[in-house]
Amino acid sequence: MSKTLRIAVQSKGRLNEDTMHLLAETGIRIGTSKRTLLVAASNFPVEVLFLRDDDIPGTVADGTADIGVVGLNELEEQGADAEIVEKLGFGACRLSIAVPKQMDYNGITSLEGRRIATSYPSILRRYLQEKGVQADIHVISGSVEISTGIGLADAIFDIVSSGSTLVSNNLKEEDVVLQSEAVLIAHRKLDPEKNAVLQELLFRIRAVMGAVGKKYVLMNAPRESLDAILSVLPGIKSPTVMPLAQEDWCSIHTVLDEKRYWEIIGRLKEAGAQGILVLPVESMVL
Ligand code: PRT
Ligand code: ZN
Repeated sequence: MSKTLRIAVQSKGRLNEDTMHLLAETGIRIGTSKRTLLVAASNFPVEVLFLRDDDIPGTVADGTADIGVVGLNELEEQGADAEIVEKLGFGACRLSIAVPKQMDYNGITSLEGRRIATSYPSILRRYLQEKGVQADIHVISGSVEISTGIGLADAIFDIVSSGSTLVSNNLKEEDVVLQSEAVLIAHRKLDPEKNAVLQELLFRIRAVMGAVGKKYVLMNAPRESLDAILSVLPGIKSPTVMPLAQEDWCSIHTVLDEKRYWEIIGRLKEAGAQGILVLPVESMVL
């Protein structure tokens, strides 16, 4: 019996859905009935501890949870001692300095002696120190973007994703200080049995992430078109080619990047491919 790995997940908020979706894609079944604080998986030795994202870095650092999923911004802000084992590719955002549109901004030195509102004082303090700028940091826990409008601050330092919140508050994004995304973090001293469970989980997560944006493509073609078709295909290694019952025809299978899909499909048809079938890829182990 392996030991149960406890994973801290945001109970509600922006990271919850993507994290639970990722776990589901790795084949781990977690009951979604009444959301209790701690839920065990039925077919894999993990249990999910639902917490506010603010509590995740500390919980993993002290070993109450073995691993966790949290924004890099939150981890950096708290300076919690946990190991980043994987970047997960969702929850992308950045921590940026933003100032009122009409302000004449010429770099961070423009904020010397000014007031900056933020929920991320540690990261901001570090940045200002690095740049040798003295400013007055106002810590507020929410609605940072309205601070300049109500005269609380001259600038803000906050999370930006699409940028529309800044625009609607008459602000412009200036220095990007941190690029963030959700990360999988682990307790520094996991015991070997738990670490073995983590490695199996990581193997599955990487397989799922490796398949993101990939399509499995099958097509039929006369053998004489094969060279032309193969020259169009950027397969993982080389495409699979199989004979068909109909003489001088073959079936070609490969994996394509979704981004290049439309460009390549047209060229495959021109090269003589027929009956092109495109299927989703759920996981890919390289
Ligand atoms: O309740 P709990 O404490 O768990 O949640 P929370 O309210 O502290 O966090 P939550 O759920 O809002 O965000 C969790 C994590 O999602 C953050 O720590 C980031 O890592 C990540 N993330 C990704 C974001 C955004 N994108 C984002 N856009 N977090 C917040 N925002 C905010 C941003 O501050 C802005 O005010 O969303 C607003 C809209 O952004 P724009 O630029 O798209 O307009
Ligand atoms: Zn939070």
